[in-house]
Order: sequence, then C-alpha cells, then structure tokens
Amino acid sequence: RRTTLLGIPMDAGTHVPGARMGPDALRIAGLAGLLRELGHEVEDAGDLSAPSPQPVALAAADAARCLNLEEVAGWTRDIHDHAHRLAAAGRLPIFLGGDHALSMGSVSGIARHCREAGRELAVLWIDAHADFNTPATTPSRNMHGMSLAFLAGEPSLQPLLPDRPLAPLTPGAVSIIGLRSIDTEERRNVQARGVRCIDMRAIDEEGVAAPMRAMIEDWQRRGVHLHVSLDVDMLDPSLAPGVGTTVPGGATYREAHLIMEMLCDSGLLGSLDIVELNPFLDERGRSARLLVELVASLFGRTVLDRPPVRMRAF
Ligand code: DIR
Ligand code: MN
Ligand code: MN
Ligand code: MN
Repeated sequence: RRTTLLGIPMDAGTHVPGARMGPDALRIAGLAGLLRELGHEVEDAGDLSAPSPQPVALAAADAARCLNLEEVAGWTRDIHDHAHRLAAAGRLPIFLGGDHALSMGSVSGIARHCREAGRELAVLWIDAHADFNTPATTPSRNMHGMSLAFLAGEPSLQPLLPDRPLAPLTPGAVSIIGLRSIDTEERRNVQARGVRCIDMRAIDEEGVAAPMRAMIEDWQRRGVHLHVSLDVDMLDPSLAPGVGTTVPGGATYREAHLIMEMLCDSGLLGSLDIVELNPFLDERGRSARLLVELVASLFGRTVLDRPPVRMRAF
C-alpha cells in the first residue's frame, strides 16, 4: 500500500494541552519503519503548520459554546484540503493527531473524494466516547467531543467548513466501537441518528469478533472505502495512560489487536486517523508504542502462519 503520514499537531479541540506532541511521539515509536518492514511504501509528509484562526458564521450562542472555535475552523479547512488531495492522488493517508477534532477535516476531505470517485464511505469510530455533542449539548465546550456530530451533518456546526462540497455521512455509514462514556443529551443525538454502536457492554457479552465480522461483511457487500478513526482512549487506561480523557473499562490488549487484525483481513482500509495521544501524560512512551503495534496489526503483521493477507491494489 502507498501510505502517507501527515502529522497534525493540534490540541485546540480540547482544554487539555499536549496532543500537539502526538505526531512526533508516533514517529519516535517507529511507525514508518514498522510499516516499511511490512512491505508498505511510506511517505512522511511532515507536520501541518498551525493555520491562522478563521472566522466562523456560527450563531453567537453556539460560538460561545465552542472552545477555540476559530482555531479549530482553521485546522478543519486545511486538513480537509490535504485529506482530499491525498485520497485523490491514490495515497492511503494516515493522519497523526492531534486531538479528535482533526477528524472533522480528515473524514470530510475523504468523504468529498469518495463522492467524486463514486465510492461509498464507511467510518469506524473506535472510541470510548461518541463525539456526538453539539454546541447546544456540550458539557465541556471541547470540540473534539463534537466531531462525529459535525460529520453526520449536525446543522449548527456546518459553518466550520464553508465553500467546500460537503458530503455528510448517512447514519448507516457510521459505526462506533468501544463506547462507554456518553453525555445525557449526546445519547439522544446518537439515538436520533441511528448510528450503529458496539459499546463495551456488547463487547463484554459477545467479544469483538462477532460484531466486527457482521460489520465487515456488510461493508464488503457494499464495497466501501473504510475510514478508521482510532481514539487512544478506547483502550483501557491501564494499557494506554497517555490520553487526556481516560475512561475505565476499556478494550484489552487482545481485543484491540483483534479489531485491527480483522480490519486488515477485510482489505477495505482506505484511510486512518490516530488521535488523542498525549505524550505529556504518557508513561515513558508506552501508549505511543502500543498504538504503533496496533497499526502494525492493521497493516498486516500476524502472529503465526496465518495465510497471507489479501491486499487490495491501491
Ligand atoms: C465529553 C468527552 N463527551 C465531551 N468527550 C471526549 O467533552 O464532549 N473525550 N471526546 O475524548
Ligand atoms: Mn496547507
Ligand atoms: Mn474521540
Ligand atoms: Mn474519546
């Protein structure tokens, strides 16, 4: 696969600083070398530089409920353009975050490419949270908690990305796995939109294999471009402490790897976000190293003599 690493050193989407150091931590943990060992072409496009804040035509009451709104808007527009360009050039972009607000740019840019290319897009949101708050419902004002709502077409957030052809995700195109922390009104937003959710209760009861298999079969029938958005806080905090919003009761080491291995076998992966790694809160790089190991599983590393992974020409 022809991959491009794009660092997005932003943490404007949260009041906890530090995720801006994520791209370098992932590089230092050996991401590019591991991908090359697995036979992939890797181009490191470096880091985006912080864009200048952009005016946003949000209702005043909504704008007051969005922390660092103009900064997030600047990032969103810049990331969107880069994501669209990379996907159109036939690359498999890997967006190195940075907080989860960056996905408003990455996924919208990928969605625009998919629409132009006549491909259906499916998004797998691997996260302890639903990120489905709106300015009216957010308890924190943090925009990393609103990114999936924006992508699903939440009207009050659309001025973040003016002048670009927007392709809002249909509810059936979005799945969340790992969910265990959701705000009261955010829950209503998720349920109203009919988003597919595999929460930790479901994983406790059924494991990850059965629900993953069902989703993958559905995506394969539809021949989707799969975008995976991996929020570090999906993992149990005992494994990955390097994140600003830890939630107890997360995925185990093997559950996380199995998700990645099954996604790899699906042959559907088209783009990837790795978000919310906060090296300032990490313990000697262990969260960064674990993330890189998970990416290795996603890109074809197997434990034993599994048959070679079926790779789609990209
Ligand atoms: C909470 C926490 N739901 C909020 N959200 C996230 O602030 O909206 N933490 N995404 O990572
Ligand atoms: Mn640029
Ligand atoms: Mn998130
Ligand atoms: Mn999260």
